[in-house]
Amino acid sequence: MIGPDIAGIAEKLGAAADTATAIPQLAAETGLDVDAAYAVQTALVKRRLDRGERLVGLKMGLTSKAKMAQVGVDEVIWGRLTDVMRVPDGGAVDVGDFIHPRVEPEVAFLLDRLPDPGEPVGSFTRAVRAVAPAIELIDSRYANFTFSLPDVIADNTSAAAFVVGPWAPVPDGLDNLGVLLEIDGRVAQVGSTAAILGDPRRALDEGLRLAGRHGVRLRKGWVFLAGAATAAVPLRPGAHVRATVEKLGSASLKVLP
Ligand code: 0L1
Ligand code: MG
Repeated sequence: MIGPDIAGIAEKLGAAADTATAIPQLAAETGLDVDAAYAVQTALVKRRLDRGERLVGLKMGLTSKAKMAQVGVDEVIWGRLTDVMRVPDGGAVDVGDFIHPRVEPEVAFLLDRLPDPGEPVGSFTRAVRAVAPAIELIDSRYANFTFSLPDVIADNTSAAAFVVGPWAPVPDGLDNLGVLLEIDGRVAQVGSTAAILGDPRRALDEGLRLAGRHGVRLRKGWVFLAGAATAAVPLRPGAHVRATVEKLGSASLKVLP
């Protein structure tokens, strides 16, 4: 039996991102399962690397109940981050570069010495050099932000851009820190880091386990986005976005008018 056309699906998703044009879901029609979807994600990210982008990290997706409920998919997933996706703290994006962008408050880890793929983190403080508040900008390439599990994995888990705030030493507890997402100075979402798999440190174990299953090794110096603590909020032209995590501080992002 002939399997799904991995390169062809990656090309469609890449073109959708490049032209900021939504496309219909692909998985059901092409028979894409989860393993094939990660193969599409690899090909989709390779397309970026082939034009000069660099891998700079890994992101976890759907690590909270709020996020799972928002998109109707209930499994933790992971995707890749490249240097071109990184926006400086306080920097600006143009909504015209995206299809239907949303933002969500996250916790970022700066990776240090890591165990082999598939092994548990063991000592979190050895594996993580610093922690920061972060904003992830997600932008599903599928129409109406609607997808199945293989669809969203193939689409590099909706990864589009991210902001990392100031790095800080790992605090004693990360498991119940208040999280606030403000848009134009108004509260848009409130949550707790407890929403991220009960404790964002668990996200690193999950990342090592899940990415290791696909032969992907996390690297020293990479950024690791542990996942969102709240549902995501649509981004509007001219908006000022700030994500604050108790004990860690804030990260911010402007949207051009
Ligand atoms: O980072 C995320 O949790 C996004 C995962 C993909 C689902 C979505 O686009 O919301
Ligand atoms: Mg996210």
